[in-house]
Amino acid sequence: MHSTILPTDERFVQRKVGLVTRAQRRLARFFRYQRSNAVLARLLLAVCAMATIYRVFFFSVSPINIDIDGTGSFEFYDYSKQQSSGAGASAREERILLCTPLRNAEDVIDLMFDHLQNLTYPHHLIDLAFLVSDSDDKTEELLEKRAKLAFKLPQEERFGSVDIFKRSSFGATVGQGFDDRHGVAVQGVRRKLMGRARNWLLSAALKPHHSWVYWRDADIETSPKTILEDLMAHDRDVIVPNVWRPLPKWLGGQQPYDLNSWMESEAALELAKTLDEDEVIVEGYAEYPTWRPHLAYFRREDGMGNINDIVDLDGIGGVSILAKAKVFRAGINFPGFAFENHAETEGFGKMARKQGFSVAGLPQYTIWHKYEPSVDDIREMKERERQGLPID
Ligand SMILES: Nc1nc2c(ncn2[C@@H]2O[C@H](COP(=O)(O)OP(=O)(O)OP(=O)(O)O)[C@@H](O)[C@H]2O)c(=O)[nH]1
Ligand SMILES: *[C@@H]1O[C@H](CO)[C@@H](O)[C@H](O)[C@H]1NC(C)=O
Ligand SMILES: [Mg+2]
Repeated sequence: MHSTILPTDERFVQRKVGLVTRAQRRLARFFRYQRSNAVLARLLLAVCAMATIYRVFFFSVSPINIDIDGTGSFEFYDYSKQQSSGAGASAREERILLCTPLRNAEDVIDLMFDHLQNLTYPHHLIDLAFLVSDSDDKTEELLEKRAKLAFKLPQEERFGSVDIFKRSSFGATVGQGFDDRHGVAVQGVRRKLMGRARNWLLSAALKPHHSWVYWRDADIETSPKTILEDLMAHDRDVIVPNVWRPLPKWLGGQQPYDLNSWMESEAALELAKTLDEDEVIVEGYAEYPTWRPHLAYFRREDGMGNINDIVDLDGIGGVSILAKAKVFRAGINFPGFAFENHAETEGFGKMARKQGFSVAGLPQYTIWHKYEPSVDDIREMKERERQGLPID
């Protein structure tokens, strides 16, 4: 049985005991009982101090934790040396918080975890945080099972920590089926809701030692194993890859998917002037003719473009976002209301730009969203089957 207070399972939470605290305690004991070995003890102390300095001051932020007689603790964090650097982040032990919101995602939990397990960035530097909300399927159960299995893996494959948060009051009224999610009328409501869910997850999970935050949707089919290093290498404050989806051959084989990554246009700014303050522009729908250049359409369909191509963006999609933690620490978030007529990730992109952060996208570096047939696709597929036409 679960208690209502998280974490639900103590074994689940990997507590990291600070090097300083443990070593200090041991050395204090050593000093007390081994006075005759004072020289050796001092030598050890010096080595330990150097290791501490190396770790605390040259790498990411770690607390200097002093337990005051077991009655309480005092933690001191030094941010003056914290970095979110481009190449070489793992050598500097920069830690990443990887956030994934989940709703009725039982079909993709295993796929998602396989992807995470395949990431080449050192796993002990990745902390996973999941938010399960408004789900009435086996999402929570399966997620917990996979997370526990992950702790049984060899040390080098284990993640730094795994946190699962459950909340059920974002008031989702929109279904999670493909057609439910894609009608234009529900988009504004849905995006504001998702914004709140993302902010909630981030504020619960972001710790002082995180240098980066990576947002990753559960429903990704194909993604490079080196995506974290690849995105970091560009050294932008916020960066997204291109997101397409595979299609059955009879539907063209492939298609741009995420239209939420775009550059602002004059037409859209004019359109915004005619809208109610609370209205959310929904990109990619005829109802909102924005004429914005979309990141998705910059990609060469033959896949032969230069994967290092990079463009500045204003709005971004949420399928896969790498951001420096300082962006969130500066107060930029996923608006759960209309900010310049955008919510959630598109609002996040706009807000980050407004505060002077760099926001970019990679047109030729592509990840693939899972293909889910729409009601129309299924109908057509049945028709093709009836006519004896191929349906793959
Ligand atoms: N916690 C939480 N997660 C959600 C909710 N709605 C969707 N998600 C998750 O958020 C991620 C993105 O949701 P999707 O429904 O795939 O939306 P999307 O990819 O932005 O857009 P489409 O795929 O185009 O609908 C997935 O991992 C979902 O499981 C919600 O209300 N609460
Ligand atoms: C993980 O890596 C293995 C080995 O390269 C590969 O076979 C598998 O398809 C990968 N999993 C995912 C989900 O990409
Ligand atoms: Mg999706």
